Amino acid sequence: METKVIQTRKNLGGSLPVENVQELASNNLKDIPPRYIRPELNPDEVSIDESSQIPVIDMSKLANDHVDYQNEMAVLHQACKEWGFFQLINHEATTAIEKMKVVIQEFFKLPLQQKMAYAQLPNSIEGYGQAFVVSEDQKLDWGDMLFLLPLPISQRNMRFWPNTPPSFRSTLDEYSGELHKVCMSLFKLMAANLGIDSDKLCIKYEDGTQGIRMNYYPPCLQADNVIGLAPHSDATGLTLLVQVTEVQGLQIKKNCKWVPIKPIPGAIIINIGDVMEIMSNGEYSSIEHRAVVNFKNERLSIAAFHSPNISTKIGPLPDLVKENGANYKTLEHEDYLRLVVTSKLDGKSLLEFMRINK
Ligand SMILES: O=C(O)CCC(=O)C(=O)O
Repeated sequence: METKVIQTRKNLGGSLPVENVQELASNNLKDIPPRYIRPELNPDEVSIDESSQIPVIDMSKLANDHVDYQNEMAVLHQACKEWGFFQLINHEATTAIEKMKVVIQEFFKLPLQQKMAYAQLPNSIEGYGQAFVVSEDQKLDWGDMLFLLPLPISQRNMRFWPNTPPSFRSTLDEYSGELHKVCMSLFKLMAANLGIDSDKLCIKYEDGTQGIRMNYYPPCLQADNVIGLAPHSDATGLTLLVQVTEVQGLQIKKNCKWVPIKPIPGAIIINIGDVMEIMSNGEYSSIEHRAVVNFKNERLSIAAFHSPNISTKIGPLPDLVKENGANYKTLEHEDYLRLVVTSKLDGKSLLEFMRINK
C-alpha cells in the first residue's frame, strides 16, 4: 500500500521538525523557551458573555418527519451563517467517540521513543510531530499532534498508524467511518438550507479527504504566556471536533473577542471551514478559533477535517453565484492544499487571499 500512497498522494510540503513539547514540559521548566512565549496574548480579549449563546443543534430533530424539523433546520442555518460553529447533540457516533478517546490517551502516554516510531518524515504532513512550522524564527505552539489521513481508504498510509495500543487502528477506522457519516448528513442538510440540490454539494465530499488531527497540550507553568494552537480557521469543508477530557481550552472569535467554549458532554463541536465559506460564496462563515493551555492539567482534542475530493476545484458553487458574481477565487485543489500546508496558522489570512475584493 505504501508505494501506491507515494505515487498518488503528491508531495505538498510539510512542517519543519521542532522539539517535542510533551518531553519539554515533563522537565517542569520555570523558564519556558522564548520561542513559545507570546507577548501578544491579552487577557482582556477574552469574553465569557457570549459563551451561553453558542448554538446547540439536536441531530435527532433533523429527521424530516420530526415535529421540530423546520425549526431545527432554521436554527442550523442561522448557526452556519452567524457563528460558523455549533455543538451537535444526539448524533449517532457516541460509541465510536468514547472508544477513540481511550486509545488516543493511551497513545500519548507511551514513552517518547515508542511514539517517535510514527514521527513525520520530511515533507510529509502525516505522522507524530507538529504542523505549520514553516520558518526557523516562527513562534511555536505548546502542543504535539498525531495527524493521519484515514480517507479515502485507498490512500491510507499505515506506516503512520500506531499499533500500540493494539486496538488503535481498528478504533480509528470505526471513528473515521462514523464521523464521515455524521459529516455527510450535515452537508445534506446544509445543501437544503442553501437551496441547492444536495447532490451538488455531497458528491464533492463522497470520495473526499478526511484528516484526523489528535492534539496533546501538556500543562504549562506559564500557561497565560503560551498558546496551544495559534488562531486559525480550518482550511476544510467541515471540522468535527471532540474534546477528549473535561479540561477546557477551545476559544472561538466572536465580535473581536475570544469566547471560551464549554463542551456539552457527548456533543461534537462543528466548525464551518474556509472551503465551505468559499463554496457557499460567503453565505456561510468559517470560524476563527484557538486552543489555550492549562496550568495544571494536560488537554487532548481530536479534530476530523473533511475536504472535497482532490478533483474538485476550490471555488464558489455555480448555483450560489448570483447577480453579484463570485466573492472568492477558484483554485485547483492541489494548489489550494499546497498553500495551506506551507503557510503558518494566521487567523483567516488564507481566506482573505481567496476573497475577491470588490
Ligand atoms: O484543541 C482544540 O480544541 C482545537 C483543535 C483545533 O482547532 C485543530 O486541531 O485544528
